[in-house]
Amino acid sequence: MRRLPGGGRFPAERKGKAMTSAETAPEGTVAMGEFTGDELGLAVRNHGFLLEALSYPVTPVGMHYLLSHYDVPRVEADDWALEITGRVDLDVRLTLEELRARPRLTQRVTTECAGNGRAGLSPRPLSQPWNVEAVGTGEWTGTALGPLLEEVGLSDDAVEVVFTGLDAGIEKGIRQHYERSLTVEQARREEVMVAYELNGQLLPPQHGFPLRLVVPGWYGMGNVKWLSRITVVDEPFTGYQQSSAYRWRTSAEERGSPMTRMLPRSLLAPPGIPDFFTRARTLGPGPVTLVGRAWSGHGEIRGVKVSVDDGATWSKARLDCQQDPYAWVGWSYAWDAAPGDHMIACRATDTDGNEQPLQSEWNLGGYACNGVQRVPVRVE
Ligand SMILES: Nc1nc2c(c(=O)[nH]1)N[C@H]1C(S)=C(S)[C@@H](COP(=O)(O)O)O[C@H]1N2
Ligand SMILES: [Mo]
Repeated sequence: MRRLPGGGRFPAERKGKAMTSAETAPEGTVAMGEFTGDELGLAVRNHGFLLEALSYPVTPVGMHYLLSHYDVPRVEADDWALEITGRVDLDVRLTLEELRARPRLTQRVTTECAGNGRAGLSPRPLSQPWNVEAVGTGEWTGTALGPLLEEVGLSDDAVEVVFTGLDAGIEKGIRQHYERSLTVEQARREEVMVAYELNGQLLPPQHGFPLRLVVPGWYGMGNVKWLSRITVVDEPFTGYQQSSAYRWRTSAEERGSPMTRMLPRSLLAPPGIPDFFTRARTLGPGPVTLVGRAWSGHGEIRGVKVSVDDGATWSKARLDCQQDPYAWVGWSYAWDAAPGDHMIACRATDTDGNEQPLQSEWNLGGYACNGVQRVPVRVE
């Protein structure tokens, strides 16, 4: 469990506040509230999910968030095979057909990008500028990874399992395929799977066709898309996405700690109707049921609290029953909306004792920014 700062009212708004010239923003961050052209370029390629889709327990495919570091590779299933190699008794190549013939596993899993919430930091790390929408819940179908590893037989000196995607690019000058690893112990967990379907359809190209890894409970970076090779290795993997990216640190000198499981977060399904440009919400007065969903990779959601007065007071929301251990849980809260301006917020706690902080904790990569969401609403 990681203890997080909690309690009290929201701190004064910092968003968009420029730093003074004396406070120089660390390298790779920008001080101002304005967004760069490069951030805009990434934001239009990698879209967030639509908050109104919180009404669905399983996010419709085109409404799921999307994050791809490089180009989406074009893959023909007939030319593709999964190679399993390295510290194994038997090197294998499996076609999609062979993988589909294995025991099927379907799981409802909420996945969230580790950078979700990054755009609210000041100074802001230069990367994909997510607000809060880098999340979605998929019904993933495939086969469990553990039995596959069992079959090829891991050598006694096997330490980690490396997952390589077909996509390639350059990051901080380093040419690479997108690659991440798990320890043997993590890889053998029963919920870890390779998936070939999302919501009952073949994976769409942008979500990893024909095969991807799914590591339930973890931030999205572990779910390697366009999986082409699994390599069992006898020492910890030190590739870019493992030892440079996806680490929590506050300065470039720190080694930092790796991002793993998702911290709790709750999101409100936007009530009323939006303004086209600002997306500010307007709704009519009277009783309204506020609804949303909450999730954590550290266990079940224990509770969600709602505030309609900018954090001055909090009330318990009613939780739906959590049926899928790795999917978000719905909540609702009955509100009698009085005319005027209100700031609505919701705040989740998990069974491991983690509570969302009122404001995200600053870090160099802008990871795990799970500060409480605030939604201004005008009732008229
Ligand atoms: N091969 C490959 N896998 C990848 C990525 C990538 O760029 N290449 N991005 C990762 C990140 S950072 C996230 S958050 C999730 C996003 O998955 P989605 O686009 O299917 O929602 O995929 C992960 N798997
Ligand atoms: Mo991500």
